[in-house]
Amino acid sequence: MKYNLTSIVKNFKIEGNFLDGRAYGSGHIHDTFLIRTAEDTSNNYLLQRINHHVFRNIPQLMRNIEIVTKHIQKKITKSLDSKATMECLTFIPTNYEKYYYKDSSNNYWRVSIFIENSRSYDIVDCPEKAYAGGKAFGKFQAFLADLPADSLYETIPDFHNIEKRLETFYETLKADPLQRVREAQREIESVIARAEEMKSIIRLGREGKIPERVTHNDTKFNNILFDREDNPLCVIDLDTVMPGYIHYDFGDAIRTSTNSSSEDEKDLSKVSMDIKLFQAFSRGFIEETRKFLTKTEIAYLAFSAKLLAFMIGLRFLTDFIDGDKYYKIRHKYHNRQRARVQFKLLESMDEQYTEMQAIIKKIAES
Ligand code: ADP
Ligand code: GN1
Ligand code: MG
Repeated sequence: MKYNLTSIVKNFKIEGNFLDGRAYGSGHIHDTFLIRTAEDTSNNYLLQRINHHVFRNIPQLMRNIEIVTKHIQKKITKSLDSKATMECLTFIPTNYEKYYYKDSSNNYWRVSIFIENSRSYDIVDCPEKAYAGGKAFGKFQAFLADLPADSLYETIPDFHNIEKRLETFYETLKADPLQRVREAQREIESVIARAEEMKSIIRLGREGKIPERVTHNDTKFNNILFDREDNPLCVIDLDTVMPGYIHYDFGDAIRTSTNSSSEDEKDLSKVSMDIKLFQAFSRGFIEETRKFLTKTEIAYLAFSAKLLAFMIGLRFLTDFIDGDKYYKIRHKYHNRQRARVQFKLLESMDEQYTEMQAIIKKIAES
């Protein structure tokens, strides 16, 4: 799809003049463009066409992001750190004082300052990076620990509600719109076998045994921007920052930062959880969050890695059976492939589970 990027950008209060724009990044949800300005002294910008099928209420979505970024920026400014502007995303208002612009074809757009000289990693290749990532997501949590969870909207209702995800899965199996159920028998069986075990976090929450917090809910490792020396700069992709449990953030980060393969690896023999990366990420994360995490929250961190591998695998599988309506895909079996990777990763976590628990216990007690 071709968009007139110049005329879209004109609606935002950016500094400098539009030079050019091109597609950017590898996200699964939005259409992202890098907008360069003509002047060396002006920022460049990141323009996104927000996926409004996934996010149904854009004003609420952008209001959440405004609350969260302003909360973090206030704290960073206080710390007088010279890199402050890089440590948190900055969104640019439109000429009509909103943080989104709706064009005549009902597309929603937003603009943030482009963080220069940054990069993200789909695969983590050393414990140092995993540790830095743990620090980054842990710090993000710490910044928001004093923001009441109910000050934010739920941008995607029941996003991490595993019971609802399972219900949707069973309904999709029944409907089987493209007769793909027969092409995913083994994966379906592995979901059914583990469904009950995966409900423990949501039950703890319901029983009031773990607190609801402001969580990021999409802590894929590539949602951290690093600088050229591999120091973490900034946590991005704030669309799903909303009430949740700490386990959703820790688990999603572990499933992505410890997987020795990519999220859509074809050769499943390459998929496994690297325990050294698990140890390093956990150390970074717990160092930043130990002040406020409860004993019960810590006790379930290792389990949360399994939950998130299961949940994301389940979502990929459901989307495959449903005809690939949610995730961007590059070939017919892409979502099934992604699901297989998550289920293989889950097996690898099972094999190392005792060690994972011992690592968390040791870090928490040190
Ligand atoms: P999606 O939800 O589709 O994954 P993201 O918000 O994560 O979209 O953005 C897609 C990609 O764009 C990211 O993976 C990252 O590489 C890049 N990106 C996002 N925001 C910025 C920014 N402010 N500065 C530099 N790069 C960014
Ligand atoms: C999506 O937006 P992105 O690409 O960082 C998805 C996550 C999944 C992830 C799997 C809003 O993340 O929940 O874990 O893909 N985001 C949304 O790669 O559904
Ligand atoms: Mg992303």
